[in-house]
Amino acid sequence: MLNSGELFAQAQQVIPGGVNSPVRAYNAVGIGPRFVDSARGSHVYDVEGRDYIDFVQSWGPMILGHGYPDIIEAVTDQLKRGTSFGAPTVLETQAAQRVVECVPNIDMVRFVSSGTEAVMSAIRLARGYTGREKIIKFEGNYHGHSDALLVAAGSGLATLGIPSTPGVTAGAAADTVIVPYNDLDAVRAAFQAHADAVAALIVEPVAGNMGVVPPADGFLPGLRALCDEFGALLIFDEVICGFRLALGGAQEYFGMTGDAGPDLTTLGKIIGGGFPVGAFGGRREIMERLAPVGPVYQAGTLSGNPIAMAAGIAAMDALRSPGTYEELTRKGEKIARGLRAAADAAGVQVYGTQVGSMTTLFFCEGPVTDWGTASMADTVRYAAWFRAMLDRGYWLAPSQYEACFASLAQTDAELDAFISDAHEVMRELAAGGAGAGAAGAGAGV
Ligand code: KE4
Repeated sequence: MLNSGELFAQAQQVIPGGVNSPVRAYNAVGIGPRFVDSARGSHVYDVEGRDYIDFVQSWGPMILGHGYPDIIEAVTDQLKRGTSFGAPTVLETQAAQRVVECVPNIDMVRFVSSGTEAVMSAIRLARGYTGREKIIKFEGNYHGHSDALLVAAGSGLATLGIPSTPGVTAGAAADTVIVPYNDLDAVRAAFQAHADAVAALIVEPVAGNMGVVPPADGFLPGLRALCDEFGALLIFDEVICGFRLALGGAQEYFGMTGDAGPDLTTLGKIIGGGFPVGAFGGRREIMERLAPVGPVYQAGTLSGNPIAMAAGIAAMDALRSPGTYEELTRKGEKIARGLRAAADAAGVQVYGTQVGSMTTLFFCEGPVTDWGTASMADTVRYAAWFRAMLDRGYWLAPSQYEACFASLAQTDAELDAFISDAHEVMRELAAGGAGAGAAGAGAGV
């Protein structure tokens, strides 16, 4: 077997950047990516046979651990019955029933194949339902790569967005307004600047894509009140938070349900049990504007794929076990407490965040409340931390601006070892020596 560096070079010949999603290229951490050979439980194994404890969990989906028996069994059974029909199956109804039973503000749900597709569809539905065109989103929130959401903040507060990447047209960006996270005054100003033209406001109820940034007290209820005042829909993007923070996601975790909760919710990651699934759902009167019942068109060849539905049902059923989310939060608290203690003991300046099993260690003084403060983090020091912990067998996100997840598969002994090694690495960072796997030219090993 070739090593990761050789495989990376080979991949780069036929795949742009050698990866099918940019963050996997490890550009933010100064080394080439480790190629994964397999995973089981809380462990990921690279092609060189190295063993890592997994804190990325495929960016969230693998909350139960890799190779969860009930998921393997459900998928194996379905494989024998067929993999894709492009026709209704009872599995889709059963998966939809799970989502409706678990997520407080979803009465009806439509499955798609990614979080991007879920958000793109929810935005179109909100525009079709309200007859309005503007969208408000938050700086530092990521909602997938559909054009309307690859938008950077305009020149001034509450101004219309500008494309954040080539290929997105000014027209596509022109109906998106960017405001700072946790800033209700800026949201009000955006609504006032665009009066009755705002179809929806979309928010990560706990930000996970600028690192984990919790909503300030009153922020989420404030968004609900402003959407009510200005006649816009409130969309919770729970692609990360859904089935992560609670069975009912952030809306259950923060008590944002019923009239106090979102009108639409997007989901992904965990509900696919490791297979490509996204979903969007909400009030029946909104959802029934979707084709073929209503006029808002949305479709997908592999939407509700039987294999993915079988995996998702098994995952959602497993997460319904009593004590699941207390255990996830306990581990999240343990990770956050342990890493902060390691940094403090070594005199390394960090600001830690934790909500349930979502954590981030920012290498800055803090507090981190939005993108402006998150972007103050020392990403070079994060990269050194990442490389040193990778070399010790810990699979962390290769970016300061992602989450470090607790999972049901990690053991306390593994977390204790993680924290113990963190003390050693923090001492090395303080002495300027960590990250021995120093930044190389994408060596890959
Ligand atoms: P996907 O299209 O990647 O399935 O989902 C897009 C998406 C939507 N909403 C939220 C809140 C998300 O976090 C995401 C995707 N998350 C990133 C990592 N935080 C996916 C990793 C990647 O891009 O490779």
